[in-house]
Order: sequence, then C-alpha cells, then structure tokens
Amino acid sequence: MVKSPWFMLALGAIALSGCTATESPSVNSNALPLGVALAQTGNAALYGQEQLQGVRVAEEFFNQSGQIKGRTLRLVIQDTGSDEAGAVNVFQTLINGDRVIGIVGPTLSQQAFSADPIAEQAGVPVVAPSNTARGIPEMGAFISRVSAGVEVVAPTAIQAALEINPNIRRVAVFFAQDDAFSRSETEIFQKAIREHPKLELVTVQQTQTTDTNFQAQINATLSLKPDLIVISGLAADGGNLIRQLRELGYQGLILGGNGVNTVNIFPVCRRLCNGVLVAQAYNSENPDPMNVKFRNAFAAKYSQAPSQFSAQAFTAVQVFADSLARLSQAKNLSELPLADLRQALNQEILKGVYETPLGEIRFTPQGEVLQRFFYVGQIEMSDDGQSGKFRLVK
Ligand code: 1QQ
Repeated sequence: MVKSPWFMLALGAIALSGCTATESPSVNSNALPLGVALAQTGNAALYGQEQLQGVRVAEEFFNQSGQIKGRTLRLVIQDTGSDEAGAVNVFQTLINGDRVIGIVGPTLSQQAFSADPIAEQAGVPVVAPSNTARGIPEMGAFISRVSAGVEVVAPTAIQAALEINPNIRRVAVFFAQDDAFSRSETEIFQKAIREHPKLELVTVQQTQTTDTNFQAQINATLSLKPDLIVISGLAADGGNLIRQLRELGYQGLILGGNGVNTVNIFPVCRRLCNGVLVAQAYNSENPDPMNVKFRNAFAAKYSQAPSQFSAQAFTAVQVFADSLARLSQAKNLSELPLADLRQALNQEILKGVYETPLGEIRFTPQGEVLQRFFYVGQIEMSDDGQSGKFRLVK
C-alpha cells in the first residue's frame, strides 16, 4: 500500500513522542490485547452468541496467518450484558484494567451511545461490529463501524417487497420505542414509504423491547387492512410480534429490519417466521476469496453457515489485524507506548482498504463503513418449524 506523505509525518511524530513519553508503558508481551465487549447475557445475547462465534474464528484465522510480524492478537472477551451500564463497565475495565489496544463492540447501538464516549475520551479505537443506528461514527474520531447503517440497508428491502408483490399499497409500521437502533431504522423505513409514489403509511405502532403481547397494536393495525407490515425491533420482541401477527390472521408480507436478522428468532416464531423478508448486509454465498475462506473456517468449527452478525464480528477483528499488520511493517510495535499505539492504530484503521467476508470495505474519514453490496433474505422454515434459513431474494 502506498502511504501518503501525511501518514509518514504522523509516524514521525509518533516515533518522536515514543522517545519521550514515560507515563504509558508500551505493549511488550508477544500477544496484543484486543477487547471484545459483546452481549453474552440478556436479550441481545441472541446476537452476541453469533458475534462471539465470528470473533473466535477470526482469532484463530489471523493468528495462524502470522501477519502481524511475529505478534499475535489476544482477545479479551467480556460480557456487557444487554444494557448501557454493562457496556460502560466493560469498556472501563478493558481500557484501564486490561489496557487493550482497541475494542470490538458493543452489540447494541443503545449501548454504544453510552459506552463509546468512554473510549473516545481515552483515545482507544472502537470498531463496532453491529451498531447500525444513525450517529454512531459521529460520536468521535476513535469510533468506526463495519456494520452499514440503517439508511443504506433498509430502503432496498422495501423495493424487494414491492417486487414480490407489486400490488402493495397500504403499509403499517411497528417499532420498539425504547431502543436507539429501532427508532433510527423506523425513521428510514417511514421515509422510504412516505416518499414512494405508490405507498401509503396507514399506521405507526409503538412497542417495547420487553413486550411479549402485541394484541392491542395488532388489532388496531389489522382493522386498517395493510398489505405490508414493517417491523423495527430486537430479536425476542420482533419474533413474538411476527408470531402474533400470523396468529391473529394477518396474511400479507412482513418485512423485518436488522433486529430480526438472526436464526435465533426461529425458535420464537417457528413455522410462522416463514416468508418474512429481512434486509441484510452479508451474503454467505458471496464468492469473494475472503468470504470463502471465512465460510470454510466457520463451517469447520461450527458445522453451519455463518450469519451476518458472525461475519461482521469477524470483519471487525480483521480490521484490527490487517491494520496492525500494516503498522508493524512501518514501526516496531513494542517500542510504541500504549497511548501512541492506540492513536497510530486508529489512523491506520481509517486509511485501510479491506478484503473481507462482507466484500471490499473501507472507511470515510469519519469512520463510517463504505460497503458495496446489500441483500434481502426471506425466511424459509421447515414444515415442522424446527429449522429454517434465510434464502437470498435480492
Ligand atoms: C443496533 C442493531 C442491532 C439489531 C444489533 C444487534 O442493529 O443496535 O444497531
């Protein structure tokens, strides 16, 4: 990779400060500690489980590659739970206790808006693997994401619904009002519906991620005879809402956002998940060499195809591994004091071009991911409702 003159200057500055700084010892052990702050308990663990699988495959994959000049990555994995306080705690521990070089996490945008400012203030690079709400990279110079935002992923799905049923006119929208991602995604869906010449937004219903019974909102909605229902919520509430819509007689198309983009909703709505359309930022069939390698490594470990959340989590670790590899070409990493390593790593992350399971990605100077392709999947359940998959429709 050709390095810009600006980058050479920056490295010079880092080298100089490395000679004088004494307050922050460098990371000397062979293994570089990378923080992983994901939900392993609580409602967001339905995503966190898939994310952890992706992260574990990445750890083996990139350590075997030997690409960081004789160094390895040591993942420091901590459970954030599914709320803001848990994420804040874990970020503080990883930054000040484990003295990590960077952080992959947290799972929910709702958590990121509380936890990321701590990393930003400490000068620790964060690569978000699944935060899709508007405003995530804008939190600061050290915050970037590999999870494309709702504004680029969601509109394709409305189009896909119209291709499946060109007669759709009346659209109802549901969203979980206590979740930052769901509020952000519904805004994009609602805008796309309002701006579409053929579509009419007939109702907007509010739910909570903790709700299990949606009968009141569903009854109010079905009396308006929608031909499409669009859902922005998380996995458990989203799955229950889908199930109850069908149980109460709704037969039209259902479109779900990123929150229902996990096989972990299958046990919630079972056979009634069938046919739900889901906007996706990953296609496990993508023939790019890096995706084939990832898919094979994933199948060897877990005997299944990877999901979007697994692929994005793998990609977040890859961004750190590739950036460290480039940085280690230019610098002896053990000579950099920790604060300078974090800073240089962040600059390197933002400059890179990455061949990943998601396809080629890069970042805007702000840390927003630039990704080329997006997809729409449709859930296909077995007749007994015991197993299912996402079939690519667009
Ligand atoms: C966010 C999301 C969730 C569905 C991630 C798991 O997209 O919180 O931003």
